[in-house]
Amino acid sequence: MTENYEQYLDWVVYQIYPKSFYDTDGDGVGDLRGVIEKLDYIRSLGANAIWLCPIYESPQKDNGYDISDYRKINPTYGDMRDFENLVALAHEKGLKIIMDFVANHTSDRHLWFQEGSASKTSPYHDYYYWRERPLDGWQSVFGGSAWEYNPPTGEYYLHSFAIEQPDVNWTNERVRKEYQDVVDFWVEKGVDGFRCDVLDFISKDFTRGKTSNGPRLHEYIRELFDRENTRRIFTVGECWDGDVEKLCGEGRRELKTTFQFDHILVGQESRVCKKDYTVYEMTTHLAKWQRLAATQGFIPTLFTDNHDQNWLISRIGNDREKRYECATAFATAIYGLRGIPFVYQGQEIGAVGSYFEEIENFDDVETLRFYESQKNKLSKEELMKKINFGSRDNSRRPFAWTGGETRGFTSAKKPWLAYGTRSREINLQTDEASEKSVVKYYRDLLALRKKSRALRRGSFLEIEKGDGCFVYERTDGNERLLVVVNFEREQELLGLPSGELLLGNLKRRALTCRVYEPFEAAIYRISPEKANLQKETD
Ligand code: ISL
Repeated sequence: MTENYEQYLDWVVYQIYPKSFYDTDGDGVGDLRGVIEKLDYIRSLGANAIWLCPIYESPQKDNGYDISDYRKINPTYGDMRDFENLVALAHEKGLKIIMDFVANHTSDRHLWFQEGSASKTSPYHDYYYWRERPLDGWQSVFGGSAWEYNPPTGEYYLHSFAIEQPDVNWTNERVRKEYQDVVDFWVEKGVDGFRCDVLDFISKDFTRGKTSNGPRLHEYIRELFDRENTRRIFTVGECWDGDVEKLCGEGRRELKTTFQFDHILVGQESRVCKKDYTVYEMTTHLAKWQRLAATQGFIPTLFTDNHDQNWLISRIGNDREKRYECATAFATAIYGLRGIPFVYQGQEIGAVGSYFEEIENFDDVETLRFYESQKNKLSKEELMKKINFGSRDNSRRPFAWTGGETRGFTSAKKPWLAYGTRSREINLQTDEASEKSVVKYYRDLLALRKKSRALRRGSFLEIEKGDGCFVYERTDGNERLLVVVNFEREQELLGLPSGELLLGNLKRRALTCRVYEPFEAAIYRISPEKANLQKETD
């Protein structure tokens, strides 16, 4: 890997869900000035880049993933001047800006769809996919048929997501040019990269009935990001279905990296249904991607949370008695790896899922659709249990800056979405004052990563210790670190090299103590010469 590509290993991205981050104008909705006010906070965590979930003009059916104008800022978030200020100030503070790029679909309020759906002769008609009849078996990700009737033309259009999110026809060359222009517009504004929403969906395979990873995917991506002005920008693809090794890597001329989701799906039968799991499943996925990245020459992404999942520590951890331990153990396991760390807002304070008995406390289009489709089939209790387990709203609730009436989030009486049910107890202010502070641990962990070249750029070697723990080495030249994460049960870990403790989430009883407590995590420096293995018997 060249230095130019390896530099992404030094990035730490903080993901912002703007609607729920910080409200400065008192309307109960976060805004760009809110992001500006919190730049120092973001920097204090050790991040050096920000990914902004969509901030474009949008009717907000899917919180901005339904865009009605790619070149305008959603007025509730501010205006273009605010955005330009944000870019300038962020850059001054050493923070890069990554925009969300949503190219598979527009809002049905976008001019292209307004015109294209009105008449078959409109030049915009071919910007979308039309059929005389819905194609059998094509389901929307949010439930129900993926085809919706359009009375003015008597046809059906494709929407892989919400009805209000018609899929754009990328086989149309004019559409591809439109999106290249959109990318250029934001690159000229000085943004440093794009997180590309469901990018694998832009090429479909109609012959196989597939909405994603079609035959022209790679060609389309190169058209976007392998141009003179776009080659140097950062890109991370949300591609559930593509071949990662083909989509990214230095020589591919496509994306810089993609998200790998295997570990996120552990413990989920479906969006609303829990599944038995072992931590081993998760660490196996993580280790597999580390090895694959090394052999295929790409940089992996490192994340546990985002705006599309309930919090990891609520799904597969212990978010009650061991919340601090669990949050910091998962953070160590993930951010000790080779790759680009992504921290989702709230994760750094150990935010957890909520429990609401009434559907009025939810907003997510996917959740509401699910509720409607099941309300006559399941008891209310069963239905709400499923929704509380899986709803994406869990991680979309306003960031709790304090435990006060409005959580330090807004001056409005009511926020756009109810505060998390445990946010009086779990909020930044309380966390920072706590002896067991998740945010302080995050700061220490990311600071260590910054300081240690082995943690950022070193190679990865897993040390198999069986289920219930994740142990690996990171080595760069003479610097050799050992990351040990024990999960929920106390156990003795034998045969590990001894070394100097650099960071631990619990007070290690002694450096040589081999008994690890539940959710204990530690990082050691082990010098190559002195990497003397502890004897199993001593
Ligand atoms: O999260 C998912 C599966 O666990 C999917 O349901 C999710 O919708 C998928 O990851 C696509 O997500 C992206 O595109 C959607 C938008 O709703 C999500 O917020 C976005 O991250 C449509 O634009």
